[in-house]
Amino acid sequence: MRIGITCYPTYGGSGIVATELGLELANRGHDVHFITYANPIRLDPDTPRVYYHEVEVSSYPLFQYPPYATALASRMAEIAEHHKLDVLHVHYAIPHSVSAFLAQQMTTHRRLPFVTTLHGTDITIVGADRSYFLVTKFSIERSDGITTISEYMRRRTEEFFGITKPIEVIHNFVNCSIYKPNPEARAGQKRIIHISNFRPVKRILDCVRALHKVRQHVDAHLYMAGDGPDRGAAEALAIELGIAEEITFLGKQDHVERLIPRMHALHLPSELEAFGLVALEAMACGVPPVATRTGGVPDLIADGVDGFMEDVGDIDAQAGRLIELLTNEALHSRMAAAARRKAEAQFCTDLIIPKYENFYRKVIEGA
Ligand code: GMT
Repeated sequence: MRIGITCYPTYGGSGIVATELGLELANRGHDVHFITYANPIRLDPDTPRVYYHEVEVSSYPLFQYPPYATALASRMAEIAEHHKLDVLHVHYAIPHSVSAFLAQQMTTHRRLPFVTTLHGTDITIVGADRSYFLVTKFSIERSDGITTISEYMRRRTEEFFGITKPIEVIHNFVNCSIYKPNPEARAGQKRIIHISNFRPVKRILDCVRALHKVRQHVDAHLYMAGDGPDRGAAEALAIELGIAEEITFLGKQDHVERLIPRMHALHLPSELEAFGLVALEAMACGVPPVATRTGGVPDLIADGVDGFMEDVGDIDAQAGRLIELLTNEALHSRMAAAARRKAEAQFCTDLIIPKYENFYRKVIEGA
């Protein structure tokens, strides 16, 4: 198939899923055209059958807000015509599915179907905003195929937007040959990792507060990978609690698969997580997650078996679970093995990518 993919190419779960999906599809013999404003972070441009088409948004004195969605639609239509695309797959509803709808109207060689994948905050935060509600609902309804990443997201989209079209759940996936355990790398001091874009929804101050409690029992260090709006507040809290030396802010990391296997636990205290890709990546590396019981996380973690889930904001409980994992070797090995097994059995690329291929075929036939 000839597939066009549009996503937010910067750091963030939806961009990572879109990029890795494109790379895997290309490995399986499809032509994949990324249509984005920058090169997606995990995109290796040397991969055969992968093409990158930049969307340029020119500035003009009249434009207070450069019309990116319009430029994107124009570029999508141009690439679709020129490369005879079979399908467009857009990740994150706003504005990508609106642009795809426009591109569909502009494409003349044949009807260009488009698939929209909803990743979470495109529905729960952006789409729920009054300024975007109607256009989000419209663009989802006009999509030729809709997928999302957890049962929770399917329910939420149906209920909130009143969508009656079928929504297919295709979970996040992980490449189990790249994300794998390395028990030797875990020697030395106990290490906890948090990875995110440090947006308020991630509640990164809870990581700092939990570490403060954990350190009353275990000599542990916290690695904070990523960057974003709450970083300053987290640094200030670490100083206030006297644990600044015990936390390393690593900044944005391109190769988390090298970092995660060195850790003993992942802490993901999010307010809401449509799935929790980073928890899956940790599980594939045999690093048990301590996450919150929210959104689509229960699709991934079996509580007490391959990770822990506690209530949002219950820092005592989350710290307690981290302490258990860092002090009880037998529990840690059991959970690490179960986490890896779960990733391999249910969420490896080999299992999930064919679901997208089948979905595209169905959508193309329907068009
Ligand atoms: O988590 C983020 O802030 C990034 C966000 C995104 O839209 O890029 O991630 C969302 O998509 C991921 C990939 O499908 C999911 O694994 C994350 O759970 C989801 N994030 C939220 O729902 C907050």
